[in-house]
Amino acid sequence: MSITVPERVWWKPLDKGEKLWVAIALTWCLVMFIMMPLWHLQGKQNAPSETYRVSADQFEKAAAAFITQYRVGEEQGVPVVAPPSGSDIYLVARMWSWEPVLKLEKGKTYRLHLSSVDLQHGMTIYPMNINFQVLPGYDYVLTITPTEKGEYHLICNEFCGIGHHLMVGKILVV
Ligand SMILES: [Cu+2]
Repeated sequence: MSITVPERVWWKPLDKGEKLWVAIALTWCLVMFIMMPLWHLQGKQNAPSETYRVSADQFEKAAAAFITQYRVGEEQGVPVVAPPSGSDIYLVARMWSWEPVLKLEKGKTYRLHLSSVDLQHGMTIYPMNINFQVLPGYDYVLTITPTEKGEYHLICNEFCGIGHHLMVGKILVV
């Protein structure tokens, strides 16, 4: 068996079926292209635009002050904090824990400051469909309003080392 040389002019005009598929693909590309800016303006699940630069030290200090001020207990060595509604609350991600346990009130709005003090983590609020990247050096301010009572687990979904699977935190909504 030998390799045959391709025809000199190998391209052919598009036939009807091919033209149709190109048209469908192009239309879909344009729809997606338009949806991106549209969703940014209309969508309700956008990442927050309120972000600050912060050092690990600064963030840890602010979180420690917050924890001392509103501490109400402890759960497996992690402080439980019940902040007043409408206040600024802090959540520290580090290898391999979330601190503190936040005790929040249903229907009240909080400004959640989220940052990591070592490397990149990911915050999933289980069983909600929420997933957020947590980066060192940045203070992300998420405006949150819990709508249902219950116990929510925070799970790290960004591989962060040997203890990654143990990185589980908690939010209590009362
Ligand atoms: Cu992690």
